[in-house]
Amino acid sequence: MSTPLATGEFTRHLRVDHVSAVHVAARVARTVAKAAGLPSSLPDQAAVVASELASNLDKHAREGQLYISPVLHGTGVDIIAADTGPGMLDVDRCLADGHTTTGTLGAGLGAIRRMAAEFAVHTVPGEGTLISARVLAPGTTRTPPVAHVNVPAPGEEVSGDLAAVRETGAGFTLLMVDGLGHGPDAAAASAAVLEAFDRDPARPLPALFTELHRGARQTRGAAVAVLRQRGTRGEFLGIGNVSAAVLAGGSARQLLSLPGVVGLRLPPATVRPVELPPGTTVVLHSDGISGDWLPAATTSAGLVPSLLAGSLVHRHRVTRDDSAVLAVKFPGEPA
Ligand SMILES: [Mn+2]
Repeated sequence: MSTPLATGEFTRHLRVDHVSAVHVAARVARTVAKAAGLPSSLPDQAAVVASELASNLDKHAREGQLYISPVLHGTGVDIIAADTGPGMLDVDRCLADGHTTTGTLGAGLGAIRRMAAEFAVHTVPGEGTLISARVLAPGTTRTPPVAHVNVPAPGEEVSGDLAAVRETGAGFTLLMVDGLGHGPDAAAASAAVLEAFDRDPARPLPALFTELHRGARQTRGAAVAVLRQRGTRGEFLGIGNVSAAVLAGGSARQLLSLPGVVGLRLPPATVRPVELPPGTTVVLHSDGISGDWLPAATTSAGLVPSLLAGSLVHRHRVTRDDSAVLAVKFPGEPA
């Protein structure tokens, strides 16, 4: 039986509804950054970024939340702040040092932007703001842009969902697993799938799923989706209740999974070819994210992966289950 992943692999989710959350945010960010392997003063930088974001939420936002996750591809920590309003009327002015509304908002965001290796803001006045800041270890590769959020179900220490990205030859292979149910047994099922996946993530998808199925047999089973990219071509195979979508050219296309449970009932593998023009974003998510974001996904299509993942988990999370999102943007702009 595989060991479930440590708690440090998952997203720590904090509600910022009191000034005391600022200190909690700093402590959690430092812990996640250390567990992720960030060296020297970088865990302290992550703590400063998290406390500035929490402080902004406490002062200016409604229903402010922070999502603090280890980076999936490389060494680092992602800190995403999300709220439901009021939104920044002028992002550039808020980012300029010295701009203040009720004290430290402008100076705080300017400082965060300088400390973060990557920084992005999306704001809709009246609706809310998403901010993502990534603190990265030196030398960490940034291509392709990958973001993930994986929030355990309420009351659980571990998530039964799991995401991974592996370089496979001239491209990447993306994995999303949802161990049935939630809690430690679900996490054990996901970990067994990942272990089988990592024996050779580059093998042809039907053979890969046979291996995943074998690896998960002693567990309660899992829903699994795999997308493999090579240049502008991809292929997809999903079994069970996991969702996948391709965002390109301002539109979103859903990739359908087959009924079944990896480890219990494996249907005949039908691999679906997928076009991935340069600049395409691929999203895989567990059923802890409601599918109702897709019809309105044209507004999501332009978001960088960190903001897209944050937006899905913040606005479309199903709170009774583990909720995981993996978003990857393949480089290059459409011709
Ligand atoms: Mn689930």
